[in-house]
Amino acid sequence: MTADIERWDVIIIGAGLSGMYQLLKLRQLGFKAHVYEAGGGVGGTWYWNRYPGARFDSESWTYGYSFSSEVLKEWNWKEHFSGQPENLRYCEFVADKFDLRRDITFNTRVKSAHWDEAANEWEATFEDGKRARARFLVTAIGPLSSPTMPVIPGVEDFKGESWHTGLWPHRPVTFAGKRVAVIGTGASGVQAITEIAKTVGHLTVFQRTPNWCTPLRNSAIAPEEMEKIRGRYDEIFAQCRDNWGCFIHTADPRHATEVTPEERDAFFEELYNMPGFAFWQGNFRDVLMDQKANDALTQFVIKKIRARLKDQKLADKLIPTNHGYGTRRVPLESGYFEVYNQPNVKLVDLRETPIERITEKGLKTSDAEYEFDMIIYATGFDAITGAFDRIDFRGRNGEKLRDKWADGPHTYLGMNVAGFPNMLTLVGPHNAATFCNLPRCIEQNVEFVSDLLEHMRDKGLTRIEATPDAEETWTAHVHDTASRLLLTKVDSWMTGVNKNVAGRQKRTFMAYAGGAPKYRQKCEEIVANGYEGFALT
Ligand code: N01
Repeated sequence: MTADIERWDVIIIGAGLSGMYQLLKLRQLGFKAHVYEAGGGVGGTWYWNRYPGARFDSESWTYGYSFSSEVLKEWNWKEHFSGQPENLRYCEFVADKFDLRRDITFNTRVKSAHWDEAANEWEATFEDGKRARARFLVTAIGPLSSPTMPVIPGVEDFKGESWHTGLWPHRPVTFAGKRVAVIGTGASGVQAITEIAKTVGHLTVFQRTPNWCTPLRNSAIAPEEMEKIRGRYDEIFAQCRDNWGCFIHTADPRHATEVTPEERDAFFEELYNMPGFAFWQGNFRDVLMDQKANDALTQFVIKKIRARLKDQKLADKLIPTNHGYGTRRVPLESGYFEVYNQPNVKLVDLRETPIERITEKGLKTSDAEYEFDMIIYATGFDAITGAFDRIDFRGRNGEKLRDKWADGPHTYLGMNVAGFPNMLTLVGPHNAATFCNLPRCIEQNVEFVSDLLEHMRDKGLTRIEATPDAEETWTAHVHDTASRLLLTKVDSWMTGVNKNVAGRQKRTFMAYAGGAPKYRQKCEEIVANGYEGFALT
């Protein structure tokens, strides 16, 4: 072992919202914790995803950290669904306030992390060859942080500007007078397309699978309104705490199938006119589980989409046909469908005319050749396990995490993996945090890990590892819980399908679908039972 290896009690990978809070908590508990971050600044998602139109689809005032009364007092949200520049400023504000940067090394990507059984510690190696060691390794690498380019021949050939939404440059990108292509119509594509259409010369959208998009209904927050929100923070966070995904929109206790069609449609209409995820999360309790209820909701949304489009043949292409409303992550939009009424916007349906290759000047589909000044890839991420796959994690006996998870993740609580001692995975697969209003679940995850490390220090324990039994039982429970949801019957990043990544063609459930309150309760029970399911030595 050489002297140039940095040594800490805890290595945290990633300075997004989870890494930042984890650092602060461990520092407050007296641990020597250090963060290594690939980017040049804090903020994670909000650091990388600078594409036009990027913004929250959780209400801003439900999204910010709740742990600090000072932050809640000092920070003012300006919009109900705040945009990326402001969200990044928020992360920077928190980093400044708690002087976090002194314990973060930026521009440092972790290449590998290996467990050293003899030393009972982890060794991380960075891309520049430097190394660090610590007893504990906490991954804070995010569920949507590994952007994927489409597997289309010629991607390298294009001579114009090209950007992935998740790796957007740090300088302004302009669209006026340009011929722009966007490939992909998920949540990122929908936000980017709507914003780009405001100034673009000509826009061509390449859509493989349409998504069910419903209005965001963003608005400004006046200072007086912000004061009122501040006065309600306790109530707001308590409401989020009790909610399945920690949003403020709670499912209606009624079934869609037990009310009259008129009552049902009136309720759909009311929710449709509300901001945020009200329509998705605050709907009748059976709409995401019962096919008949989901069909009724889907029919309602079809009418809404048709009413917004001048050309009904275009509507046919923009209306999803292979899944019902809400069974994939719903992109929230602010004028998305109206974009297609513009004369300078064209939709290409890739189900009819697939892309054959990217060329020097643009791209070629099965029936036409297009020239562009810019191609934007809104083609998504190798979700949830992708960020883990990009680091060579090796546990006991050199076992590779990548191999262990080859047929889908196996975890205990989505926090630890048998065979990988002292590695804690914030917002990891099988964790309720993955489908959550993220900071709400991040706080729970971070506090669980912090309490655990404090407990171990107090008891003189140096090693924790999930038992294979506990891992198997949790993994089976995760799959079992998910089986009731219609969303597990559809290909999407939520079911681990990414056609651009080898080995990601089969559906597997990646998150805990029992909801955040049940997950929290389970964690609390485990702690109360002396960290049941973990071997602590
Ligand atoms: O990624 P996606 P995203 N040829 O995977 C298409 C969060 N988020 O970045 O569906 C042609 O959803 C692909 O087509 P298909 C949010 O959780 C939050 O948009 O595979 N097309 C799809 O249309 C979200 O769900 C916010 O057939 C190709 C698109 O690319 C998650 O991030 C904002 C293709 C990818 O969609 C991911 O969203 C944005 C190919 N070869 C994102 N390959 C907030 O509001 C892929 N596609 C906070």
